[in-house]
Amino acid sequence: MLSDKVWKIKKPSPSASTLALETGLSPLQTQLLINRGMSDKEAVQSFLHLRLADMADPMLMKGMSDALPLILKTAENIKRITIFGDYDADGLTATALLYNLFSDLDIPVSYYIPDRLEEGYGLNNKAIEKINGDGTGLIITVDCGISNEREIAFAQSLGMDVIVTDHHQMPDNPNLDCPVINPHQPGCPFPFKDLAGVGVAFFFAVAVRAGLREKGWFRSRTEPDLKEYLDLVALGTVADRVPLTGQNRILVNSGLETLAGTRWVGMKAMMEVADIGESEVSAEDLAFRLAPRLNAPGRIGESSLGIHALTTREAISAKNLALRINSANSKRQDIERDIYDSIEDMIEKAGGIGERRTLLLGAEGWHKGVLGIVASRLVDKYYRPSLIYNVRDGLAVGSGRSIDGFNLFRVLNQLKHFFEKFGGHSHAAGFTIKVDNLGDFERELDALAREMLTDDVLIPSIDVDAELSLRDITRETIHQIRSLSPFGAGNPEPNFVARSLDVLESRIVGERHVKFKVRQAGEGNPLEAIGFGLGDKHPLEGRTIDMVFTPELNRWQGYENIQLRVIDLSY
Ligand SMILES: [Mn+2]
Repeated sequence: MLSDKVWKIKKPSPSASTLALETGLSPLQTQLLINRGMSDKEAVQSFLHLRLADMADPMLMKGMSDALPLILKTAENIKRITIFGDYDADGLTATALLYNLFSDLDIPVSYYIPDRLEEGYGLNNKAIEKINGDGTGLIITVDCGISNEREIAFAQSLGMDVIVTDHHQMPDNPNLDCPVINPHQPGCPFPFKDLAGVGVAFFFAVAVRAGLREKGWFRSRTEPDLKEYLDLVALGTVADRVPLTGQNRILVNSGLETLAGTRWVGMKAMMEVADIGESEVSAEDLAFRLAPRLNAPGRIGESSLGIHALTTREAISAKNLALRINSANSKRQDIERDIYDSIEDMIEKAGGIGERRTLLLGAEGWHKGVLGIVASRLVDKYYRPSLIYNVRDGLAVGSGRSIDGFNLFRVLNQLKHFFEKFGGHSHAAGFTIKVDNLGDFERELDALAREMLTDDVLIPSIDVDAELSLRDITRETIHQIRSLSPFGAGNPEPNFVARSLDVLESRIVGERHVKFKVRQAGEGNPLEAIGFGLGDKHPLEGRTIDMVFTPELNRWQGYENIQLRVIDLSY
């Protein structure tokens, strides 16, 4: 069974061995580093030696020196600060970070997380009125605010100050009459632009503490240790899929260490329900176990659960909240599966996707909180830009996901005459369209896709770092590979290809996965391999295969085994 994906194997670099001599690393490591864009000793060293001391100076962020006096003013007038956040994992961790910090600092503080389904993203006037009613003197936005010019003016008209902290691209003509902290704003000298919302909030926190220290705030109070907040930063940063390079790499790496002994009881409880051991937490644990859970309650209309969990100081309520978050996640999965299954039915009844270059599908009663995830799953399966919508009162409201070579935002912008509303970026977008327009929109969308997506673009590919023999895989090489972690966006987990492998035993596990033993043809010790979601390649026993994989050490009942996690295989 041949693979339906193209394996794009990077060419071995002639300078890998020189760089290895210069740095004392192995040629395998330097090859991986070169694949990730590092070509000299200095770049390699700053990538590998992650020190908090190399964190950039928060005062380099434009707007910071204007923001700090507002904090002092609010604190001295004994007014309340309200953190206005967002319902996704980045927004929730950013909100919790500043809320927990101001609580530690003894400054009255509240938070406001808008309801994902009722209010949507960003500030709104109703929320601002509510916030104004509780004695708030200062609103600090996190992970949002940059496009809320009118709402901010409204808050100011009620007598409140506002500080915007955000990491989204700036709108065309920003005209905000308040301190703005966002590394993307023109003229901001901060050296690193790819922070998540929680990363911006963290640099803000560092500056706030320094500002208060200067004013003598800690003469009678304990100074908070900001390292204790780095696990929140790691979680939000990984969840938001910003590149794990530069400052993010430093923050996430330290945050993963903090997480092992986390101070936040809700974090600890969520790790327990997500089956994450405390000994060695990886960025993948955050991306695939914690972040989806933290995002789930907002999707199904329980936006408050996540923020409660991240801010509570009571172990019992933390435990309770973590369990409720876990069931929200299961519920989200059920809803998602139902919609996905009905889509598969629709596609099957239509006789497959045929010549279609895009998928546009919807129905009444599809829960709008999960449409984006469903669209992602369809992209994974069919490798076509997929737009999924719910129909209500003659309007279709939906979410789309795309593939390389088809900038969804630009395409929707080209077809904007069809929409009541739309927004997003190259790979993900949201839209609202009258049901009456759907037919014409679908025709034009597919016609555009026919022009843009040639047959070769429609074949998914896998980037492979190098070709290896299974004989070269030892505990030592695995440690060398892992030393480049944390892996994620911007620093993908290394993948390798090995060829002519004998499969010795194989079986299906858990319905969709395959487990087998494999060795380099005719020689060497067999190694364990597991392929998640590769059950349809079964049976493998007795075959000679090529495969793409990443090697890892699997800890189980006190033993540590080499395991090859199979990404794709072909025979
Ligand atoms: Mn964000």
